[in-house]
Amino acid sequence: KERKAINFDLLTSKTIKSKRIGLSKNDIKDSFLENLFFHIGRVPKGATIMDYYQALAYTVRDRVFKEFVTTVKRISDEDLRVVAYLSAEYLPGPHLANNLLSLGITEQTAAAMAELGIDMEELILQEEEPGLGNGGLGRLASCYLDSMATIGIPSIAYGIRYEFGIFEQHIKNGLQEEYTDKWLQYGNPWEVVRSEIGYNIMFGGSTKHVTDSNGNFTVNWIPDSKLRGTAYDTPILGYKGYGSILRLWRAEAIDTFDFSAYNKGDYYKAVQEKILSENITKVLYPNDEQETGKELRLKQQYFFVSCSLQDLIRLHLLQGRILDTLHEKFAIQLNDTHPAIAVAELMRLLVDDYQIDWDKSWNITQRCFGYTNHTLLPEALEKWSIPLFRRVLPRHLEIIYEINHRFVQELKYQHGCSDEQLSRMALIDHSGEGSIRMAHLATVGSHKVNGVSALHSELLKKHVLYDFAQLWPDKFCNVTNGISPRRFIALSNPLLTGLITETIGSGWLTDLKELSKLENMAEDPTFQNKWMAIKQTNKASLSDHIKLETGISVDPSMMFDVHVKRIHEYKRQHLNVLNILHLYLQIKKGNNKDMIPMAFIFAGKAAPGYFMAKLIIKLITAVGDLINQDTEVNDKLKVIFLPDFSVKKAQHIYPAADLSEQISMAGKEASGTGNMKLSLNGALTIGTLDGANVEMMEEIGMDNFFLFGLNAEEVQHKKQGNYKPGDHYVHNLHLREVMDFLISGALSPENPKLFQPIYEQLLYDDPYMIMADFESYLISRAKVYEEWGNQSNWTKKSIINVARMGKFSSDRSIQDYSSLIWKIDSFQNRP
Ligand code: B1H
Repeated sequence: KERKAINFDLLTSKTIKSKRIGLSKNDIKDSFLENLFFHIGRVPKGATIMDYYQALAYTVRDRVFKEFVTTVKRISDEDLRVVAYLSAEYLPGPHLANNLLSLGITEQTAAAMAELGIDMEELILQEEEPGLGNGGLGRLASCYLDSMATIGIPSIAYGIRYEFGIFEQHIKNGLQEEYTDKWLQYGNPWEVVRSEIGYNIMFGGSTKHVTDSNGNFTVNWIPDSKLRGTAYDTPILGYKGYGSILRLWRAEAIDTFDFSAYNKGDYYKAVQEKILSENITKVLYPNDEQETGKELRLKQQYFFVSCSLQDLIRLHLLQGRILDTLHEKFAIQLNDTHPAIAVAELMRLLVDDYQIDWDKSWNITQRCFGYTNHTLLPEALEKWSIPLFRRVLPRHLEIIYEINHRFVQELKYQHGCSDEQLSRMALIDHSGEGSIRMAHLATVGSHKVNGVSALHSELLKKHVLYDFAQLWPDKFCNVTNGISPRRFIALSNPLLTGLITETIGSGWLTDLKELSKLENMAEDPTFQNKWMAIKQTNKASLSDHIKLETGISVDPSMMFDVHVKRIHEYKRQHLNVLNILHLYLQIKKGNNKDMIPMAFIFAGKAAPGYFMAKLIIKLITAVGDLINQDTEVNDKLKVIFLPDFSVKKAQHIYPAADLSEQISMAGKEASGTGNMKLSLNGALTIGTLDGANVEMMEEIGMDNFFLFGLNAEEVQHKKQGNYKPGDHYVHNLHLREVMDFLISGALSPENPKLFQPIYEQLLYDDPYMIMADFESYLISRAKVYEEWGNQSNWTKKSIINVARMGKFSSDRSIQDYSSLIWKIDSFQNRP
């Protein structure tokens, strides 16, 4: 039985508004000592640095909870509509510094710690970040939480509490090695386990269709296993704003012990069930594409979706409402198709568990969901084989067949679609053993579908979801991605933040368009000098870090050319490498005496099973080994691969970048967000017309952006034609030289054929048009060198880049979602 009402007054009473949540230096100091003693069981004398970190984390968490509780009260009092964000991935980054910033207590906390002889910065570095995502998609979800809480969009975010997040990347002999990420090994002070909030989740078995004595038809699902999902809550605080919650589900056995097996003396069988249950949330799949045929992955998806929907229904009913109005209370956003099974699960809950008729249930379902697509890559579009699906979710398969049947009927009889169209659009792909197209399920089951950049949304309508866009043009829209200016400049780049705030005030942190006021300063020599000095300091700091991590010295006066993101062929890190080899060969020939000294900085993880991506890492490190030790070139070139890219590392790298590499083959990168983070920190971009680069260039202006390469249409056209990468090899001398060098053995004397797979792919297949874009890349780079030659001019462009980044705040993205899709007003817009 649920409690009917929660007594919020108790929670916000005077007793709690005591020094326990006070924001003054002394209150913080007192709370810290109290937490150290009562929570950690230590006195300062015996405490370790980790104890201090934890005590400070609890101190800050109390204050964050206070904001959260206040926001929840407001949502409840005013009966507000709430966003439920469903995502299999989140990458929040370290919480401590961000929460200090959001609370506005960074200074007094540092002072409180200093009075105790503790360096707060050192404590901040203790935190293990939750690596619960692969890259852009997970980080985007976290930026959106930050923005929803900042603007005041009532929200709850649901996901999976992976025990092991994205693997730790070590580089040995230039090769990636993966180690488990034990982010929970010292506990997690930011989360609170809600043992009482848990739901039973069923898998497998069969279904029974029964008609009772009253003639009512029902379906019983008789599963062959059950487990329980328990809620773990992490409070999220917006910048000087509101509270939200990240609710992650952990899988547990329903009965920790199978007593009958235990009584028979089979202890191992008794604990087996527990172990198997917990497996569901053990580990994040480290692939940034769909895992084909992995039963556990499907179980993860269903597990967290079912827990989340059951939780929403509980919250809804708790307020005394009926399920007919679920869609009025909640806007449920599907972050890609990973939670798309939610469409079938909500239908099951409404139809089977709550006996609401199909049509009404379908109406509620469609009005609840919105679906965000994040990829056009065919290999990343989720499909589940029907035999696997039947084994894991037999009832859902029936429901999907029924949705499909009704949809196909509608297409046929209401829209007169041809058989060909029907088979293209159906939820079921009948080829082979048959599979379920999750993007189709999500599209049919949602009232809105959006892409993540203008180009991507157009391509979505033109290709992947063409028929659907023809059928329902109003269903489709675009919401261009954005990034949190709090995390990616205020936290990452305090010096630049200080200069900007000193110049235009602090409004820009919540209204990024205000950065445009910096344009006036772009040509001011004093301002330029301050700007340059800050970049220099940030570069020196990264250079120290590089030295520490890799042993390689990088002169901070070099141009820092930065290429950081997942390693993927479509992102074309190897195009960058070909250029580096070209520069190397020029120096060796004595052709480049007045060349600009450059440090090429790479970072990013490769999926453990992705052979080519791992070979590209090896290539980067091999080129680094060759160049960094060669005294003939190493004052002009350095090549660094920084291992184990993470949110924390990213925050260190972005502020130090001069040039940002956004060189994916046009039409492949749905949006990109690293492009925005680097530009916001004053890097100029060299890039293709792909993803959000297109809109960035529109904002920043052609003159302040280094564009090159084929556009998406030209790529398409070339692919349909008779593309011969070898022609470029024949006609471009520079390309021929570097390609020949690649397999000369100079890069891998111990194994001269090591890079043959890259060489052959480029020469004979080149699916990512590297050969076609090489020349154009070099021409564009020549402009980079020219502009760099005039530092005042470069700095002017850097300032303009930042000044014109206003559009790319995740606050703007969330405002777009709110008005186009969710129809939710922010607290800010309410009286
Ligand atoms: C993006 C993914 C993704 N798109 C499957 N798709 C995954 C697909 O584990 N999986 O199965 C994980 C991730 N990630 C990225 O989303 C796009 O490539 C970026 O261009 C985009 O900026 C980002 C956020 O929209």
